[in-house]
Amino acid sequence: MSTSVSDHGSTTGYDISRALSELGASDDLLSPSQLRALDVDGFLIIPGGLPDDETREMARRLDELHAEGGDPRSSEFTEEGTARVGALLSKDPLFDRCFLDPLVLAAVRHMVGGEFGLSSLTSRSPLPGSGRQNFHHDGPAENRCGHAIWMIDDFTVANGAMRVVPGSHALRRAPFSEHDPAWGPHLDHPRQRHVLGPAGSLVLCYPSLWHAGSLNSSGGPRRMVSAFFTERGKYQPITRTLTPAMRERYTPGALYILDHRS
Ligand SMILES: O=C(O)CCC(=O)C(=O)O
Repeated sequence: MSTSVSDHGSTTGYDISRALSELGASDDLLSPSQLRALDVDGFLIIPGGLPDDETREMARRLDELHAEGGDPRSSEFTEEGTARVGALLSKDPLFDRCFLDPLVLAAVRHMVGGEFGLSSLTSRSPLPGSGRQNFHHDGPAENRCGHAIWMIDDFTVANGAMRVVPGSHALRRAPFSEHDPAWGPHLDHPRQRHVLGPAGSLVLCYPSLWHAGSLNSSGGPRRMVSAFFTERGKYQPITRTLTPAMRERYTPGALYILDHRS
């Protein structure tokens, strides 16, 4: 998905509509019934988004990158019992597709409703015997955000597929108070559902949806890549600087989505 262009780097005159049009993310990529399901349930699973060979290559690279470890830009993504890799943008162009896929961008446009940019591109895999989280939502409810999660392995109940509470995004509040002693990672929600699908599937979700990591009781990994978008300027506090080599590989439309600042 990464492309070279002769007119590197200039996003002058761009707005989100121009960037999305250049990247092929037209409004009609998702059907009215898919958009309705996304809006009502707060999430939508689309199988078959990534070809098998690409999914396998991403799995291999994620393991390699996790084993390398040690990138200070990833430090905010450490979590006991998981293999997390942060700052994927700067690590391998292989992952560019995870945020530039037209379906992802069209869905984020729908969720955010206006100007947006990529906030982070990261990966998480609950290790066997670990992975449960508290139900939570991502980001302050007043922010307009969109989240795309790529399943790099099959997501099953056994290997720790994410749990969600359908429809909870509409409440636009956290599932519990931080000081509530009754809530913890051990608890299930009475209306929770697991997000299941074959490797290569795409999960689109409103970040205000209540969700939680689950126990990986299988012997294998459950890797995913997460592309998190927010309204422009409300990004996670991580470096947004691109190296010259990274600038070279992106079209102006992609640089606009990255809200590139040199
Ligand atoms: O990996 C998962 O299943 C969910 C992860 C998650 O919600 C988080 O880390 O905020």
